[in-house]
Amino acid sequence: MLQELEELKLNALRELDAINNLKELESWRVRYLGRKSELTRVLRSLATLPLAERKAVGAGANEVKAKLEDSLEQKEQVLRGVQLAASAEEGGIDITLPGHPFPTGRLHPITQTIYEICDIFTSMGFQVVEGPEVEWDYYNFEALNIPEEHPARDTMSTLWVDFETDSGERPMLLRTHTTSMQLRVMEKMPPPLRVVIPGRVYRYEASDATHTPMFHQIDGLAVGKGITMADLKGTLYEFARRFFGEDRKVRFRCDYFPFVEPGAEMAIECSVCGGKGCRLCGNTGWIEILGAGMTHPQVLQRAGLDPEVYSGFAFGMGIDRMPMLRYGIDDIRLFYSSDLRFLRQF
Ligand code: YSA
Repeated sequence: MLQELEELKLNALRELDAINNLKELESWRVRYLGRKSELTRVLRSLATLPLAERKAVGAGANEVKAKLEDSLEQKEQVLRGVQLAASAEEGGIDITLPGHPFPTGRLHPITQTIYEICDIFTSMGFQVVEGPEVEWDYYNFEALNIPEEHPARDTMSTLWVDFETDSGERPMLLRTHTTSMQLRVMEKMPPPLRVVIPGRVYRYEASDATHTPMFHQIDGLAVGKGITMADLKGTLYEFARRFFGEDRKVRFRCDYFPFVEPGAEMAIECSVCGGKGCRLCGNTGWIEILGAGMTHPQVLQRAGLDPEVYSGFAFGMGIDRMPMLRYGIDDIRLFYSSDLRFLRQF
């Protein structure tokens, strides 16, 4: 029987050698290693053999089985490699060529600007906070001393969310500025606090070179004991120096916002015309970048803070115009045009 096994092995290996496709290989497997194969028959008949012979034949049969299984595996690997190369060739693919690199994504220039501005303020001890874009009229207007019929509402044409209360009021809107978060922050965080609030804001406005109906702002707020206008000015000058560079001229002057008293605005020299006057700066040579001021006592009171004890400064700026100023881009709409040739430059 051992002799038979040896012959079976030699025959099987000879046949295996001549096989050159996977289909034939499968028939070979069934023939030599399948349930009805000669080898399986030998293994099943072991029980009928005398003990001494059973041991020798059993060991021999297992050895042959292991050898055939091993050879089958090796042959299969060879044939699969050949098949892959053949099908690649048929499809005109040269698998020896180097692969195509995956195009890597990058952050949108506005996102990059938000990160950069936040980094500057966090290095000055501010914490980054975010809030809802769908907001209550109360936080966006009322709490900031802008009741209904207040003329300041006209400066921010509002997109109302179509939702009516029982009394017919429509108190929800898409926030028109990130200042809507100021009272929410004061209600939640006890002073001393220093936060910046970046995010999207919406206004019912037509697009032009410097306006889009959706844009980005970042507000800042610092509340504590003994905070003064000098802290506000120092913080904003430091920001302008770090974002726009040491040499850029800055203008700081009075302005009015209902939620601060006194109020101020900051402008920087126009980067497109260098202060001479052009389309971007409306021929003034200056571009206003932010509004600011000392938090109004009534706003502090609404948050439950005593204005005799606490004071605060606040500021808010449009983000989208920042990279315009820095790189001399004269149309804000380029940021939203999805033109990859433009966006890939940043
Ligand atoms: C003022 C004082 C504070 O203590 C805090 C915040 C503020 C800013 C105030 N909340 C506000 O929104 N003022 S603003 O209406 O003049 O807008 C601020 C900035 O947003 C503008 O200076 C401008 O840079 C940008 N902006 C306004 N409308 C825009 C726009 N950017 C792009 N598209 C628009 N449609």
